[in-house]
Amino acid sequence: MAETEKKKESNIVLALDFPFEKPENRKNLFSKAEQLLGGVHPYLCAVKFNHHLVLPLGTFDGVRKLVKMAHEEGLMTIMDCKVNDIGATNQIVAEYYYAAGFDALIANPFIGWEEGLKPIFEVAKRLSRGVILLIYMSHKAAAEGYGQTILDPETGEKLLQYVSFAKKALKYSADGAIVGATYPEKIREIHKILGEKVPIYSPGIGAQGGTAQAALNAGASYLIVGREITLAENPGETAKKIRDSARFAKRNPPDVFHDHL
Ligand code: O7M
Repeated sequence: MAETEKKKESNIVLALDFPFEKPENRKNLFSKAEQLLGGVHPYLCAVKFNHHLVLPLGTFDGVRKLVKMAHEEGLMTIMDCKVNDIGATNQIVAEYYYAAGFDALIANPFIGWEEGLKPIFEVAKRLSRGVILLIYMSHKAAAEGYGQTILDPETGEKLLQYVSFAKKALKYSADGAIVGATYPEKIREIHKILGEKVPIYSPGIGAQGGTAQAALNAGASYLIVGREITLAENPGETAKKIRDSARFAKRNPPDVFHDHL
């Protein structure tokens, strides 16, 4: 990802999300996505796909073509499937998404390592792909799960759930950590644990109230932006504006390119 960021001079990850379409009109979504990608790709380093497109278009019939298109434009692709099941199932999910061409997928560390995350990391390693972990989400109720105080089952130590997840992201050499832009103080705290070893990807800019400036100042490396771009009257112009503002935003600590992905 770091190389792509450097080459494309952008740290913007587009969340290629669209509003619900009646299933009989789902083919429109493909043209919408294709057209949007065609207009905004110069201002991105990656595209993140979610159920918004995988459900109506299918992984191998529709989404794979968009993944290929993103790759042809020199972009990385991330599948936001938030894998959250038993290891045997996770392994199959990972195999399919990597087979569709995705460079990385997103997993939920609540499932733990043995028979949880481990099989995903093993598939990723075998195929030289990435795994990005959720550390603190952007929505209002994030504290109910990610913000709980827990007793570490190994050490008996009392700590915050997201602190435990950040330490695990380091231990497992995750390729990225998701922390909501709506909680810059959490980005700062998590960045102190991760340093430059695991880059922070931050969603929640614009539509959810977060700002690029605050997320970058707190230590985020990449900004995940969806509706602010996908619903804009002029998506290309909007993406360029966000890319430019991110380029000139003060990053703390200053920009260091990452070795991951
Ligand atoms: O910019 P938006 O709000 O339109 O879209 C944000 C995207 O990021 C959307 O695809 C969400 O599913 C995703 N996201 C969050 O908004 N918050 C999170 O905490 C985590 C994610 C995410 O990308 O998880 C990997």
